[in-house]
Amino acid sequence: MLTPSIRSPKSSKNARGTVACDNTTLHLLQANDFVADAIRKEMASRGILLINITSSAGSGKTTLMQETARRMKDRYRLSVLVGDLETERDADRIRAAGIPALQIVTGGICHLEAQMVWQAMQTIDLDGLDLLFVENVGNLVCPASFDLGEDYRVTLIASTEGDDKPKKYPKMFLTSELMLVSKSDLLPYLPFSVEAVTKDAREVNPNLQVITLSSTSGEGIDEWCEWLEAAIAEKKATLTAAV
Ligand SMILES: Nc1nc2c(ncn2[C@@H]2O[C@H](COP(=O)(O)OP(=O)(O)OP(=O)(O)O)[C@@H](O)[C@H]2O)c(=O)[nH]1
Ligand SMILES: [Mg+2]
Repeated sequence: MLTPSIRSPKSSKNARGTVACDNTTLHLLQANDFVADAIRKEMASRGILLINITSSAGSGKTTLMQETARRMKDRYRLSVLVGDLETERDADRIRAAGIPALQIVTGGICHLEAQMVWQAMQTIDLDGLDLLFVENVGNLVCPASFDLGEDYRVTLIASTEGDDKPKKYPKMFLTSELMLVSKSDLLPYLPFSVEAVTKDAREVNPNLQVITLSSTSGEGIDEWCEWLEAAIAEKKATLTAAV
């Protein structure tokens, strides 16, 4: 018969010895930002638009990557780096939509870091690419702190998550340029107000742009693709101006 027993403490707080470092979190972020700058320079020299896609788990990032691939792959060269704790599932889904995808398996880390993206960039074909998406690990907390050298940070908030998230997880919305209110096809069934979520998000970040969309019904997907096309053109123009 199984008998319950109180779990033994596993905290490292009681470990013996002295760890002679000051704020390691700060140093970690400084190292991240150094690599993020290297990514930014590399992408600038190639005129490739880099977009960091963030959201809670399951808000529809991969489904949107699939839909975007279907709509844009004949006119633009797209590729995706996708981060997850485990499995190749998202990369498989994106490849099935007809564009290259590389899975970054973090092995338990809850966000992507610039060093992971830099390493992945060395193993994919960047020549002639117009747009590289990075689908971040699904959560609104840790990925907000790590600059990946992106041109734009785009955050999805699904109608199924509740419209109170921007004020509860402000850093993600503060550091994003575009918020996508996703799964709009479910709005008639849910107590979720696009007006309220937009108001809260813009109180956190007055410059935040907003598109409401659904990968299922197709609502807003044209507007999203037009936004991407304008950003690709803007990036190419900076390359031409620099030559
Ligand atoms: N109704 C509806 N369901 C959607 C929509 N987009 C995605 N879904 C569903 O939502 C679930 C999660 O979608 P994913 O695209 O895997 O979400 P994700 O953000 O990539 O998830 P993680 O990578 O695990 O964080 C799947 O069952 C999708 O079919 C949408 O626009 N409408
Ligand atoms: Mg996904």
